[in-house]
Amino acid sequence: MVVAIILLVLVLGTVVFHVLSPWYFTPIASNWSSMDDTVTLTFVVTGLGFVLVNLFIAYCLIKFRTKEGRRAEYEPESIKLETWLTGLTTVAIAAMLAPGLLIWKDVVTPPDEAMELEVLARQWNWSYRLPGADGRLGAVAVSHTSEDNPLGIDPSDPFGQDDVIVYDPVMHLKVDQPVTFLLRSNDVLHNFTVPQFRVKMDFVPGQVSYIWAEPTAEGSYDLLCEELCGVGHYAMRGRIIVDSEESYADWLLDQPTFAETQAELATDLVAGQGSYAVCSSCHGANGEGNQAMHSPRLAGMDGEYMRRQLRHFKQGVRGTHEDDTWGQTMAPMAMMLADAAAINNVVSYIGTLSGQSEFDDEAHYNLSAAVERYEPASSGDPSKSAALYQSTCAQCHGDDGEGVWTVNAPALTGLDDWYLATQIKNFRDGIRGRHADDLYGLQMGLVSNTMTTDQAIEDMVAYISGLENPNQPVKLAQQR
Ligand code: HEC
Ligand code: HEC
Ligand SMILES: [Cu+2]
Repeated sequence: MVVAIILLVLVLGTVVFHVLSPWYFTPIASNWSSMDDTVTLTFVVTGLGFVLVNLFIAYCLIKFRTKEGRRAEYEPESIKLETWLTGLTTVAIAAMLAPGLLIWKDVVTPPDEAMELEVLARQWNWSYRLPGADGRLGAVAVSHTSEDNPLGIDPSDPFGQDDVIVYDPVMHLKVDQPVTFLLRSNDVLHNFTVPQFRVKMDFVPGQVSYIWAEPTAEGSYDLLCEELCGVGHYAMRGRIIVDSEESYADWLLDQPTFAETQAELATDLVAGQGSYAVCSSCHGANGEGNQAMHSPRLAGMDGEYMRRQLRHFKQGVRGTHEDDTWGQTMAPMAMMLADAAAINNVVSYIGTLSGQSEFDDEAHYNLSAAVERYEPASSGDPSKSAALYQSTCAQCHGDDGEGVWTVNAPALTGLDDWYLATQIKNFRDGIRGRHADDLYGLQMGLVSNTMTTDQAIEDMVAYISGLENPNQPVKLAQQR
């Protein structure tokens, strides 16, 4: 009797919980309402089965409970009952699965008017490519992949020249425009999931898989890699922004074609030097940095990393947090660089700088005493952070702190200890890397939580300062 009551409460509780549960699908933002219908159908069929079976058990427990003088009967076979049960189960399972097959046909058949969009997944980031004016994506090969051609487009294929390159985890789509996502991976299995779109698909290295959807609601949606096998997929965040037709067109205008990204490599150093005049007041004439202005050394810094930081400062992705005093002094400087070409010119010019400090007297450092600054404590113990560096930081920043471009992690060597320490603290305290569009910063932010105390950060900085990066033999002159 008690068991029967427990069963009844369980059944009732489950049904009520299902109806009242706050955990359900995110609001849908695509054409795939049929997906929701199949899931609802599955819930109804399995739910009915669950309720009926449990009610039947409860009924039997009550009806056939122990009674004085009643004996159980043994009846192993009942053709009639088994025929009924098999028939019913077959009908229920067919009812559950058959609609799914029809919908699957739609999933694998993109409509003719669907526009193509290539998504490139790599441990642990996303980039995208659109066919240009010719409507055709150019050929690609992993062997063409380099820092200057991160998507590996074949430079000799004319169809590739006008392809639009989005080397950023944030992608824009036009509302009510069906899109076929062509999924390409450069390394391992990945997975393309926008929960609001309802459809998802795996990437398989060596082939191009696909999925299609028609975004029906403007908004900003998380792109997740829901791959289980392997490491770190959870940190692979992207963003899909569904725009109105006009804002999509505006955004598209700003995106470079492959040919443009290659032409940008040939830059105007004279123009770059002109723009750098402003920068030198803080970052130094030779890009050596200036602690008084809290401005880091730029000489020797990775070009793509600098371009991204300058874009982010311009777009308000970095340097807008209310506690980011130093970022806020930098952001207006980036505004002075009018466009991608200007950013590119100044970054190329910085690439020619020696990083040699002009200040060899004490006066400069006395000046800095007046400015609030982080004091790198000599108490930093590199041996305490060696294990954390090698097991975690080295994954992205390299064994010798040389930086790894495929994961967008910059070199850490060459940066002053005070700068390293404030940046790690900024990531940890959510002052840097928390803007919705700062997805690389987010990755770093998640990792910065491994250093919970300021002492741990000092230990880490002490360890990084001791690293010898073979690509950057010039070590910082320690003038203190
Ligand atoms: C008013 C002083 C000032 C001027 C002028 C200035 N910067 Fe900066 N810059 C800073 C500060 C301060 C930071 C560090 C911000 C932080 O702490 O997050 C910075 C950071 C940067 C970074 C990011 C470095 C990193 O490691 O992430 C880049 C790149 C940069 N500046 C380039 C430039 C360029 C190019 C110019 C000239 C157009 C320029 N800066 C002009 C103060 C300045
Ligand atoms: C998952 C990859 C990943 C790991 C692991 C990682 N980082 Fe980073 N780190 C990044 C990325 C990406 C950036 C650049 C963020 C951006 O573009 O703004 C970064 C930036 C930084 C910066 C700022 C550099 C500058 O010039 O402003 C510091 C300092 C840093 N990381 C230190 C560390 C330390 C210390 C560890 C180990 C505890 C670590 N990182 C582990 C990915 C990583
Ligand atoms: Cu992944």
